[in-house]
Amino acid sequence: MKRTQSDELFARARAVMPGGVNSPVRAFKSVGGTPVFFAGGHGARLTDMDGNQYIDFVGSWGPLIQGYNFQPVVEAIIEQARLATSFGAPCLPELKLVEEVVARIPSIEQVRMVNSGTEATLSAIRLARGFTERDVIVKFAGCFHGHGDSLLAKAGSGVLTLGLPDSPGVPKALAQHTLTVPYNDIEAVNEVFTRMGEQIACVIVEPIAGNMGCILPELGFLEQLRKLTRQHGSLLIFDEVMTGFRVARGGAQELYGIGPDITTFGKIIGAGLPVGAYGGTVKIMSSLAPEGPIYQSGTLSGNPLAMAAGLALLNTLDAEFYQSLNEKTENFVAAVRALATSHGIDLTTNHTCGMFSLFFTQQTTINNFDTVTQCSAEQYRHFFQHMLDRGVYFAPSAFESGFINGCHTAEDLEFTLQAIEEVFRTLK
Ligand code: KE4
Repeated sequence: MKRTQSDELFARARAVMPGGVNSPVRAFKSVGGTPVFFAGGHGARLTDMDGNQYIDFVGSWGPLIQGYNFQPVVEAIIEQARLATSFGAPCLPELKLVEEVVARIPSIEQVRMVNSGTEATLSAIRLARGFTERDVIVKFAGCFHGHGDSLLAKAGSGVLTLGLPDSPGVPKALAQHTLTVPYNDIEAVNEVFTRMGEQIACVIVEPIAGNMGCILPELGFLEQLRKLTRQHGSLLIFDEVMTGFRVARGGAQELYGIGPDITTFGKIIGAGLPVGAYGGTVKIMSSLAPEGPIYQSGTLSGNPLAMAAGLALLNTLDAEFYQSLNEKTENFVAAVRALATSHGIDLTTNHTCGMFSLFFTQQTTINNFDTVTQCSAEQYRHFFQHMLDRGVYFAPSAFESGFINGCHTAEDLEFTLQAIEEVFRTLK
């Protein structure tokens, strides 16, 4: 498949943008080759600048759960754009979207809108630290919460040793307050709380991890986090930037029946426009300025254009939608597994409603970052490139999740499975 325009445009982009992109994962570093410049899309199909068509399983990394050129969202944006794109003042669209989030999620009484998932998580961390008057936070290896300084920290030599910066520019003095433990490792969490519980402001977790591939919480993991944080006066933050309104009408917390103290959102809540949000009880959220002393602000927070888009999308995501999406995901992943078995490909899959990952490995269980790193990145690279050339666009990284969306038709999935079978034949 020729992508001359993408090649030429990427060369131009590299001259004026670091790495030619506005976010690192888009640069195809881990899969090789030149990133595709897309021109537009409709439903589950993207068209690149050379006119090539692709069935898309990235969906802008999750927001486009109803696909491209989805009319209810397009019309809401056009209608609002004619009135105003932003006021920097209260407006009805922000109030309506917040009321919709509160109505869907029992653990949330109040919401603060921001402009990205990163802004939501870094604000939630500051809120938890200010509310508890503690500095230490706990996160999990392989979970990604955006690029806030406190969250770009990695484990020290042991789970109880002080965190280390995971990027230049993050002060050591800050990183040391971040403890990183293995996902699904209840014993490690017990040990951290036994030794430091009274110093811990919060635990932040992707209730279903999506940033090391799709990894599901094992039985009792989330429940133990809820129990320990409550026992020690720490706050539990569910980072639902990816799972929020993706895996269920009320997010992962609805699936697992666990109410965190703070929830963060992004992606779907903005329908592809820049929106993040965080919410919790009045008791916690009222600590935020102007009501309380904990400061956070944003010129474009709650802007009517993004709010109108987000609400228009959420209004189409009812219980029936998720039931159908879950069935579609299950059937698709089962079909891929059957193809791998019939072609002797070592493949393990994880999935939940609307999200899945294909791990090229002989391991039968992929449940944390260590098991993910033992999967074959080379086979994923081969798979990605050969699927791309067959007109199917998967995530350009083995450490991301794939997304099945409402817009994927039976024909789209049948075409994809045929392409996968051809590629599996070349993989052995
Ligand atoms: P943003 O700042 O990218 O809107 O959100 C950060 C974030 C926070 N929490 C979770 C669970 C997330 O998945 C993300 C962002 N996800 C990545 C890819 N999985 C965004 C893609 C990118 O980095 O370009």
